[in-house]
Amino acid sequence: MKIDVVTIFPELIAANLAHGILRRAQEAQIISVTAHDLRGHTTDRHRSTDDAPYGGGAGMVMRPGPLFDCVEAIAPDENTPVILLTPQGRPFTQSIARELSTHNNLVLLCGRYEGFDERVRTHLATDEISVGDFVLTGGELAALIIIDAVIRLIPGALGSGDSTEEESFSDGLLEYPHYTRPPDFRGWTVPDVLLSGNHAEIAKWRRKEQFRRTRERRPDLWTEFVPSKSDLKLIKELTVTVDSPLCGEEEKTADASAHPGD
Ligand code: JBZ
Repeated sequence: MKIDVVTIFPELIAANLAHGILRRAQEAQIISVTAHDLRGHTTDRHRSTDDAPYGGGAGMVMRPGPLFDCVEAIAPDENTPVILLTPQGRPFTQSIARELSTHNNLVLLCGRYEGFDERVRTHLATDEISVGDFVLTGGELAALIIIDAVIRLIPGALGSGDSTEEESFSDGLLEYPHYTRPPDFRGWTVPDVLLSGNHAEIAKWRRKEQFRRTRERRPDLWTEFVPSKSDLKLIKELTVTVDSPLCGEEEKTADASAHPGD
């Protein structure tokens, strides 16, 4: 997959791709990400990518000219999504990540300032995406979130030890709790079932913990979840326990000095 990012801060994109899985995927030529400097497509003496809004008011607006010129130089084919990162876009989800991962090419347009000239939306972009309901100063971090989520779905991008199946949202549920050594850390012990070696019981416990967590923390996801027949049986067995970081304070203040050397 080839991803073209249009930005006034190309080094911001490059820095994030220089590490970990994204770097490996680029080295393995599974993906190729190019950050295009929007300033390279300005023609005025000040190389300006923004201008004052018609009608007056505060803030600046991304000029259409450099954006159109940059995308026309990239020359995406007619099936390639040209995605505007904007708070007004459709909320990004794992399902959109899956959809985008099926394309051979993506173009991501990052804005700064107050936003884009409307003609960029109406005549250049084919899609508009927001990564969440919080205020960012520009589209670059939103683009990186999308790149990260999409790339890891491309076959071969993850190492053989990594899985896309068992993670949060792959089936619309949160993950079960994980534990590693030691079995007793400061008096906080690993659930017995995980040390039992009984793989059927472990699988049931994990599935139930997924249900418990999702129901407690993400009622919105729980409502959408479609359980299988075997899931339904486990859901009936669920007991109600409180799962909240706000509870269990007295446990969290347990005396650490009683467990030296962990
Ligand atoms: C986004 C002006 O550039 C921005 C500003 C906020 C913003 C984006 C781009 S993309 N918020 C989001 O994904 O929610």
